[in-house]
Amino acid sequence: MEREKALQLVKEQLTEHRYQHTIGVMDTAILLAKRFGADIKKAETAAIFHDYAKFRPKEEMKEIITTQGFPLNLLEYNSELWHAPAGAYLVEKEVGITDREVLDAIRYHTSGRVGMTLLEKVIYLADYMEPGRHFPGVEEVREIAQDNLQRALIKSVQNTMIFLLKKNQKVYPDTFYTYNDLVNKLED
Ligand code: DGI
Ligand code: FE
Ligand code: FE
Repeated sequence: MEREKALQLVKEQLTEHRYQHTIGVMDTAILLAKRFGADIKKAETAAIFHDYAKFRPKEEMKEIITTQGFPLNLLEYNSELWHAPAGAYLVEKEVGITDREVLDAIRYHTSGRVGMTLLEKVIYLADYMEPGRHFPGVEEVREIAQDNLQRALIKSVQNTMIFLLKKNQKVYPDTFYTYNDLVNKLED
């Protein structure tokens, strides 16, 4: 799909702030895809649609997770996690995107997963470090991402877990499994 058409479709789904975030993720994802050899067009499409379901009612997202074969344990954790699988489903159903790699990059953009693909890593990291993000430690992640995708990703998952733990929030098990898997595959 053409970039302008995709942006127009997603703009209708988002607030202005979230739309600006989406543009930041798109630019960053393209940059990272070029740097680390991912498919640039797929990175652009996944980035544009990654937060497509962000403002859907919780009940709708819950219904999608329950009826469309997503892991039911998602419902026991922070509802912030739900827009990722719900987004993958809705982007296929409403926008007509069928590319499995793109849909999986959307599906796993919040929790990650064991065995993340290059495209999934690019989208996760772009979402974390786009220029509009101001998390503690994000500047360090941007530095590491200059030449090491894997290490930058590990740092961003670490920072997210630390953020959740400090707020006394639960951490979704897949987030931990993602972290462990990335560390296992780190070669020094
Ligand atoms: O949708 P965005 O705000 O752009 O970013 P995102 O899709 O990465 O959502 C992140 C939010 O999800 C963040 O506020 C933390 C929250 N969250 C809650 N539980 C978990 C979680 N994030 C991860 N990675 N793992 C969790 O277990
Ligand atoms: Fe998101
Ligand atoms: Fe996002």
